Amino acid sequence: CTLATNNGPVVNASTLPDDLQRHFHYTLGRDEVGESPQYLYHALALTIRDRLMEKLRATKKQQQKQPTRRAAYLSLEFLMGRALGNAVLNLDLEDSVRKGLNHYSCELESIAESEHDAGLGNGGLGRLAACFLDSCASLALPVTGYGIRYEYGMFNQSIENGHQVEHPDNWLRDGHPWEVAAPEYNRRVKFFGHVDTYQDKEGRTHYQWVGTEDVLAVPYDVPIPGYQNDIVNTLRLWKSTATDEFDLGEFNAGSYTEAVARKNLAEQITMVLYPNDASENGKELRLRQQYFLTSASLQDIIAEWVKIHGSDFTDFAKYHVFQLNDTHPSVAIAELMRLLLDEHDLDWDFAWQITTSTMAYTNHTLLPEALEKWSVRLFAHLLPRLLEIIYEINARFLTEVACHWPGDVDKQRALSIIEEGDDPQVRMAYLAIVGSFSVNGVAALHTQLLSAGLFNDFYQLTPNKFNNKTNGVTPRRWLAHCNPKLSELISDKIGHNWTRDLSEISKLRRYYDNTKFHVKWQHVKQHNKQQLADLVKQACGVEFDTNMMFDVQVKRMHEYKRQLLNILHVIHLYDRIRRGDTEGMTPRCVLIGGKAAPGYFIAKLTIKLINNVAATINADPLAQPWLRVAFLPNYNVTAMETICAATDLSEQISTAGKEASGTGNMKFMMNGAATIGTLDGANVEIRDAVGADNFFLFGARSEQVADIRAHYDPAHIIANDNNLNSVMALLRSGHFNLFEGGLFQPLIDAILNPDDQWLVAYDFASYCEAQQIAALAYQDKETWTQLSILNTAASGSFSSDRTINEYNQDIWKLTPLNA
Ligand code: DL6
Repeated sequence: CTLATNNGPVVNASTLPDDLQRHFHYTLGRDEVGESPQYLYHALALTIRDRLMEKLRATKKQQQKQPTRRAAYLSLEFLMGRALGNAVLNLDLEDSVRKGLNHYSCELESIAESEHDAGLGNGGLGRLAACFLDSCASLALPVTGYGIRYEYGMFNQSIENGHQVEHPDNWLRDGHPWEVAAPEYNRRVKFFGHVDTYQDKEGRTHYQWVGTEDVLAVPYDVPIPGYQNDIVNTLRLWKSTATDEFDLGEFNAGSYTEAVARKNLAEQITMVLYPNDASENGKELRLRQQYFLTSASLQDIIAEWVKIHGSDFTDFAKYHVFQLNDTHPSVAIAELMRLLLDEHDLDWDFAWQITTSTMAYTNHTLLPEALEKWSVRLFAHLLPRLLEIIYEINARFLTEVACHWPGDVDKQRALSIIEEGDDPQVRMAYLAIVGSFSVNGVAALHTQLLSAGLFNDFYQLTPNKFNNKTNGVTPRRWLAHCNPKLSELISDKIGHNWTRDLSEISKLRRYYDNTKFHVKWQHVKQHNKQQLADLVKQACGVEFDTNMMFDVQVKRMHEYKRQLLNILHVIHLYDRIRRGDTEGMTPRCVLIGGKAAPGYFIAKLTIKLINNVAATINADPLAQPWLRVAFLPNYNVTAMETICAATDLSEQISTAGKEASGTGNMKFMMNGAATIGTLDGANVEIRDAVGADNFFLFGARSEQVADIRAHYDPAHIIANDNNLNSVMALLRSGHFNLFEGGLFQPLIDAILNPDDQWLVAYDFASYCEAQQIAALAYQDKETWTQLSILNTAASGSFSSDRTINEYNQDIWKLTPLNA
């Protein structure tokens, strides 16, 4: 049958209120909002989705009209957060949405609260992917995101007796109105089995991966709207299901239920996101997830190609590029080879040429514990054909190494994709580098450290592959949407083109010493601080006073991010208050939030310490005028939208050389927070942009860290620093764990450990000094307001639009659609 392809019913802004009623009354069968605003949210989402679908279809048509080069962004994580506010903004529907909701006497803001965050990511890496999708669509670039539709996203965190408790994030429970299933495009993914070979008449060897246990990948498409440009791209998320083929033998032998139960095994693959952000996950199921995503996505793209070009792959690389978001999807390199060799009958050289001119790899970490390796044994069992291909890639690569460094066997061993040993491992980063034409870091310092350190041998071999792409964040979500009052104020002064081109925000500099503007700026900040204070009160029961400085550190809990250093400084302030040494002290509210990986003992203990310190300080009447402390449970994208708009001082205090970039630092800056930070990741570029006078710098530099560690003696440092000594004495005395003796000993030991690679004791004094300088600056309202305006005004280059333009110019080379 032929489907009508014309436009169908008209959906536009003016029909929105009627469409909303139709969805509410007919699609969902509801009459009144009453106690269940989630139905109105759902109806609104469907109403907006109709409009997104319209534009998605038009975008696809445009792409089909003429063949366009396109990119696929492969990522195990997309931390999207809520979609409603973003869609309303990007489709410019606010007025008609408000009109539609009026009928139900409802506010957009309260309806938006019904939406669950799509928490399909851990932290920075996943949120970066989400910002990139927004920028790609806003720049009209033909980019499709490919990811996994986890049934359970990032766990929900509650705090019980100061401890983190994890709860499953059943985010799909009430349905996900933004997605559209496309089961007709399902793909079959193989696991296990073995490889048969045979020779054809010409003597060519062919490989057949047989006896496999297959799983179906079913796509769910999430529309990604560009900012007011009629473009809608796609994020394709795969769900695993059973193939519905039963083992007939088993079936006939009466094992019907066992055969059906097999379905569960298949569905396990996309059941849950692994919650470790900075260490290997190492589990077979994780490798299954990685292969499942990459195989399904590559098959999807190749099937499209074959539909038009048949078996002719001559121009495939001209039209495709794959960006690998870290090593997580890097098995794609071997999988693309397999598909081209085994399924499409290309020869090795041609397949390798295609692979190495379409794959590009982004590295997001220097931490050795986060560099993925998979045991050869596991690979051989789960993906036998892939392992053969990796061996072949490695053998050919090591020949190149041998030519470059003749006779240097150690070099070959060091660069081998296969790490030797009792339990040999596949080094995924090496596979990613060898198989890609581009390798990039995510901030200038990070890229420099990659090229000069971690990947130096590869850099020497192929320096041209290496390039930097400093991260960015989308100014639509992270300023226009999350801080409407500041956005309005900015647009009043400089027009609203900054939402499309954030470099325009530098025009704000003109107003940095305009006192009338200051008053308005301060007014907005006060309003935002009140909103955050309300959130803190509701979530933690702690009163934040909006006249105090809001000092905030929110991010994943990790030793290298040094939440411990932050809380030591808080204890130091408390210690001063107890000693009556409050001269020159600035009243401040300290907010810390973040999730710890469930198996990360020290990170979880740090949460407990923060909560115990907060409880002690908040209960002490002496501290009340000076210091309030809260740990915000369940920090996520939505919480950050309120937090970054309200923050005065942004804590970016990682040990230098450990944070690849950071992106929270950029969100805070954009919203007018000043940064206290080390010279790490993108802090370096933030400081350059805003000026050294407007950044509170402290701590060891990355190039000093190795030397410091070589002679590190924290006990000596503590003994010679009265402040730190006093803080440690308080900690040791059990002041914060009165009925929990010895509880914090592991943290005390960590600080005292000469092997402490995070250098907490070393950086403590300079941190306190920088804190004092920041605190004094805050006391002068005008100075601080200037600082705040200058930060926003200097944030232009931290838009993900700038980052994506660089990816496009240097790596992807896509032509924008006619937006
Ligand atoms: O590039 C995004 C983000 C950076 O901003 C953070 O600095 C970095 O820690 C984070 N990396 C990870 C760890 N990934 N791995 N593997 O999330 O990436």
